[in-house]
Amino acid sequence: MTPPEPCSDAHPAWLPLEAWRAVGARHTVVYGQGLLVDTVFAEIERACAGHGGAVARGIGEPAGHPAQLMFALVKSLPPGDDLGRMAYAELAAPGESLGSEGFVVARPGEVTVVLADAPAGLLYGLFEVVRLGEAAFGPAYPVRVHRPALGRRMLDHWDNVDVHPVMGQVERGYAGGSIFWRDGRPRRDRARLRAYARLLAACGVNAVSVNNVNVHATEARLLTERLDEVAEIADELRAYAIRVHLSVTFAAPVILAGLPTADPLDDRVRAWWAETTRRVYDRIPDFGGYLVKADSEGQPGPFSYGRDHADGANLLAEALAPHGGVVHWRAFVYNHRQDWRDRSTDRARAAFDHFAPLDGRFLDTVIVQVKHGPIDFQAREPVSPVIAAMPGTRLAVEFQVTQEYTGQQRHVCYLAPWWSEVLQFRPWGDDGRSVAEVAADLVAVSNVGDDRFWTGHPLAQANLYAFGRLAWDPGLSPETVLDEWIDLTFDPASSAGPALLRSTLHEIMDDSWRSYERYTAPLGVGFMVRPGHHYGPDVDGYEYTPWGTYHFADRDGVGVDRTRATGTGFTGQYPSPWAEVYESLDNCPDELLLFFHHVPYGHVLHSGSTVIQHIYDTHFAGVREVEAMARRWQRLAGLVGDDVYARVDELLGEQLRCAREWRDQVNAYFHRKSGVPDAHGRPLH
Ligand code: GCW
Repeated sequence: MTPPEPCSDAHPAWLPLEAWRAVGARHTVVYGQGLLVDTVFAEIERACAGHGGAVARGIGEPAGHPAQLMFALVKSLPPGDDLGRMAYAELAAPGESLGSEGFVVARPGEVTVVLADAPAGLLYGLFEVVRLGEAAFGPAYPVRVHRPALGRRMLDHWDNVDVHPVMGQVERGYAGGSIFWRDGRPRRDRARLRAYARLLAACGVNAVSVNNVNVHATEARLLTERLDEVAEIADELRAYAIRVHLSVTFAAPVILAGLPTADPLDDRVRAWWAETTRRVYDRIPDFGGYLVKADSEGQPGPFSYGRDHADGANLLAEALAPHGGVVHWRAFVYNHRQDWRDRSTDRARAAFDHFAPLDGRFLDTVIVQVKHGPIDFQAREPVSPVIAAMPGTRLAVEFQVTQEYTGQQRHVCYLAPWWSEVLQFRPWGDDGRSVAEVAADLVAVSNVGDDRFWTGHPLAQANLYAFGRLAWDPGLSPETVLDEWIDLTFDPASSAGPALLRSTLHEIMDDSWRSYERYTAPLGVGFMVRPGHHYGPDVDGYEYTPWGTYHFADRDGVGVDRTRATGTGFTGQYPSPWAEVYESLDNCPDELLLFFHHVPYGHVLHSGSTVIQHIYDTHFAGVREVEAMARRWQRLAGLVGDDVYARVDELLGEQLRCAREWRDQVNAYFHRKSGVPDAHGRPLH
């Protein structure tokens, strides 16, 4: 089995042929059987065709040469293979299992050896060697053990089958159409799906949910009469160790089978889910499971029957459990029909209020999927208190790679520093576990579409890559991940200015999330985006709406009082020490001040600046930083592909226009509200 060539019209992203030079120029031998070992072999064969090496299967030397690189399943090591045994014996605890995805890389002598217990480990080992490049073949080095920190590293697509009249083909998609469906029909672009699968495997992603969590009429049928379309996607992704999951509607028994109810405690409903799920597994034996958005933003759920989220989630978990599947049940539940006059309802509280009391009631094949912040993927939010509130429940933490609130893939906004902060955050203080240690799964909303660059903005590819890498190893620094991505994508070694290429990309991207934060909503207050499409500034856009996202600016001050003392009490959802830190005006971190407190414009931050002067200063600074990005990018003309250069150059123009608009609207707004002039006399309009 040779995987089809990646489609010719899609950008190779982090797997161009050049990235395979070190592997493809070697003589390699591969031991082991099975689909994923076939994939490893086929990948190396393709690399060798491009770079002059050779690869052999099983026993024997490649084309009469001694092997320089060896991949082996431990159980397939031939009895006389000393190198493999040597490497294996060097393991910290020989005989210790590497698990279903782990692997070791070693170079005991002149041969680089990759060993794994299970085929997926060999696949991930291959991509590790690709990342290492020539460094994999230098002086001898001892065994390095790799195992993923998180078991499931999953991308959720918000793709629709039909073009939705408001949300389009991909809800919150900024990279063209869907790679799966177009205008109500499956695209069946096998080459594109294979190319996607190998990109995902190369950064460690092992699960994909294919359709939008808002499940509309046509999409509901993917579970039953359109199941073949899901199976066809699964067939392409399987060769790269990626399992397919499906978003389903809780009302499926009513909509699809005409049952009078979808009550989770009704026997007919349970029987229907059991039978329907059995059919899914008949067709897709390695199906991953269901993803459900219930009783949220108009989606149906157990509340209609007087049941709770545990009843709902357990219904589906019971149907999936006999087949090894799981249900991801989203905790993104809040009242989206709030009266803005009602100051006591706090959207930030909602997920905790709904879910924390249910801890202990979910079956262990339920994974409660929690957005990383309490509101909704803003450029700055505290970590969701739900993550610390459910010790008896398996949790998935959800990120948003698609840049709904972070520039919509028209702005450069490298999100790894933000995710890294979240993953390292310790909800119980310095001695407690981190978010990465609490979570069972890490999930993200995908930023991929049928755009030639996959992600619209070529530099947004780095976010997709970084998500996978951080899910595999949350301890990686964002700069290291960016270096990996640069090396693979741009092949600096062969560029005329490798140092300039690398340093310029770091200068543009490392701090781009903080720049974005500077020119948009200040000090963690969030939103201030144009309602509906969520692009560009509109300070009061959501202020008098039912959505629960307010900043409460008046002539004296701004921010949301979420304290226990005088506000909504949200700070009380955190364990110590954060409950006290956030409650205290003195100790609350500056960047979250307006998330937790309503303060006068003259309030002095830890930085020494007043809130109002901070707003002015950061907005001027943010725009200057974008101007610098645009200038720096010009240095890369001729150092990156012309197509990449032109696309990024054009988008930087839009980013600059939009950043100026943000600066001027936010500054003018607060100047008019507060009447406080800028200390430096700059124009505030
Ligand atoms: O951020 C909001 C988006 C909705 C999305 C929702 C969710 C899929 O604006 O488009 O719906 O979150 O996460 O369910």
